[in-house]
This record gives sequence, C-alpha cells and structure tokens, in this order.
Amino acid sequence: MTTKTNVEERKVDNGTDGGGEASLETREVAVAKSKAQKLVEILEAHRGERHLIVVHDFPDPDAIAAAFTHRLISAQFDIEADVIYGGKISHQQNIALVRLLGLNLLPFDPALDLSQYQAAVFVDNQGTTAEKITEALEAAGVPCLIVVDHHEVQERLQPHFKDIRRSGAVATIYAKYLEQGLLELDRSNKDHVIAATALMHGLITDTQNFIRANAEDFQAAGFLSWFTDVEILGQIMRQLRPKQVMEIIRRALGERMTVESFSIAGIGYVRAEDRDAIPQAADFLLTEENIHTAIVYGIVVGANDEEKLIGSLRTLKITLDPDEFLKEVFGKDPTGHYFGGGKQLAGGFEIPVGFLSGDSTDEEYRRMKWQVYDAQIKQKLFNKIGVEKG
Ligand SMILES: [Mn+2]
Repeated sequence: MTTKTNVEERKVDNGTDGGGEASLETREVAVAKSKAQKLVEILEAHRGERHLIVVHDFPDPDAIAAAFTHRLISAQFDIEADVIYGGKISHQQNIALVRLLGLNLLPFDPALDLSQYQAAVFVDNQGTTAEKITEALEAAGVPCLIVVDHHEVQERLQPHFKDIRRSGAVATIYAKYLEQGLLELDRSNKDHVIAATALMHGLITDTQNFIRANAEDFQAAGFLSWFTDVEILGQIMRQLRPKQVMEIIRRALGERMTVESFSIAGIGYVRAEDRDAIPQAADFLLTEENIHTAIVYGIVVGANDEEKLIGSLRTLKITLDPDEFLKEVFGKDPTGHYFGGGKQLAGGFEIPVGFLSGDSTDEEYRRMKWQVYDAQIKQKLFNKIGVEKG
C-alpha cells in the first residue's frame, strides 16, 4: 500500500515539498509539476477546440499509448482529438495495441481537410519523423501547440508548450501527468485501465524490458502498476509471430554467416508490409549462443516499385555503439546524410536502390541486383569487423 499512499500525499502536496529534503530530486519534481500545471493552463485556454495529435510515421507502442492518453486528458477540456500517422503500422504487437485501445488512428491522406483542426500536438516526436504531416500542417496554417517527447531536442517546431525530458519513454512523462492529477485515474473506468496498460507496454518496449530504464521510468511503472490490467498486458506482449515473420526469420537463419561473434544475414527481397520483420529477425539471430551482434538486411519494395535496402542491427555488446558502427560502415550519401544510425544496443540503415529500382517482376534482373547489393554490404561489414571475405 505504500505506493498508493505516496501518490495520494503527492497529489495533496502541490509543489512545495517540506524543507527537510530539499534535494535535486525535489527540484526536479517541482519542475515537472510546473510543466503539468502549464499543460493544464494551455488546455484550459483551448477548451472546446479540435486538435490533431501527430505520432511518428511508424508508430510504436510508446507513441500510440501517449497519443491515447493525451486524448483522454484533452477530453476533460472538451477538446476532441484525432491521432494521425504518416507511414505504416505493421508490427503485430502494435496492431494488437491499436485494436485494444479502439483507437482510430488516421493514416495521413493529403486530401484530409486540416483546417478543421485548431492546433497540432506532437507526442514521442518533434516533427522530424513525421515530415509529410508536419509540412502539410504548416501549409494549412495549423499552429503547433504542444510537444511532449523524450528524444534529443530538435529545432524543427516552435510549439507554445514543450515538455522534452530524458526519460526512457514518453509514457513516463504521461504517467507523471496522470500521477499529478491531469486525469484522476479510476480503476473501474475501462479507458483509464487501458491507458495505464498501454503506457506500461510503451514503457516496457521503449526501455527494452526496463534494461535501459532510469529511476523516473521505474517510478512511472510503479504508479501505473496500480491501474494496469495484467491479463491484457500479457496478451499484447504475447502476440504470436505471424507466418510472414516466421518466413523472414527462416530466411535469416538459412542465410546467416557468423564471423567474430557477428551474425549477418542478407535475406533478399522483402514486401513493404513485412519490413518490421527485419528487426525481429535480427532479435532472433541474437538468441544464438556466442553471438553478440546480429545484422539482417533485405531490399524492401515500396510504393511505385521504389526499392530500398533496409537493415537492422541488434547487439548485446555494451562497447559496440550501433550509431558509430553503422555510420562508419556505410558513410554518407552525396547530400551529406548518413545511411545509418542508431541508439544504445540497436540501429538501422536505409540505402536507396535509386536508379536501379523497379522492374521487380523480372526474377533474373532482381537476382542480379540483389547479388550486387548483398556483396557490397558484406564487403563493407567485413572490412569494419576486420575479416577477409569468405
Ligand atoms: Mn518513445
């Protein structure tokens, strides 16, 4: 019961912690409190409006849960909100989550009338990973009202209110808002239980099962645990792998080469809807004994036959920095953008096939293209790892 008591105490005590423990932590709590208060003021000032919540192009559980929670909070101010994304939702856990939330996520459509929205809200991103929508909102003159994120500060947007913290998940920030009373959670309210469960899922996935969680994240999880539905959480996380993912994993297993504790698999052509299977295959290869790093890549065929070589890196080796590793292996394109990058323990790369794209129905032509790309990728990886080819 101690957690519950703490929660109640903190709610009563509004910003002025007792003199005895005026520590750094107290100051951080005070800052967080004023953010929550400011958010209330902003929402109050925009009462009755219609807002558009923008998540990144490939929304993950953290983004989806935060958007759902933001909508619940906004509803208390008679603000109606739609949630929009620009890319695709394909990971089975994300599909399960969206179904659970009953959240009607709008795929971006250039024909959508954006003038019906008085303001835009960005959660778990700062516009840079939702470029199409950000540009469309700017063109339509919809102001950016709120940004809540946990990524490095980007200068893309000029919001009226921003709350950007170095937490393991944006779900942590929203859990804090809830704890601070932006929405009085009630265990008998289905939407509240679902929001808490979804935030917990976002927190778990964004922190890689709490491995990368900090004290704030653990505190948020402690608070959320009072309201989560363990059965539902188990169901979302236990999503079985669909047949297509199994097929991609089978290909990765068949094609993998292991050198110096790296497991490397080029899996050929991959359908756009199976793109999320690439990191899942890398995760799977990482479960092999004596392997510390897995790299899986394939050519993904998108709209208009546009082809891209897409790859994922997963590592257990703390001393291997995926960002540095991939930037060094693949370098930059002619406009100075790196082909790859990453964060702790994970990274990705995208190399446009460009002029050679298309004609994807001709098997022989495809096979030749794949061989060239596959050889080039392996060559670069082997050079970096420091082994002779073959
Ligand atoms: Mn996140």
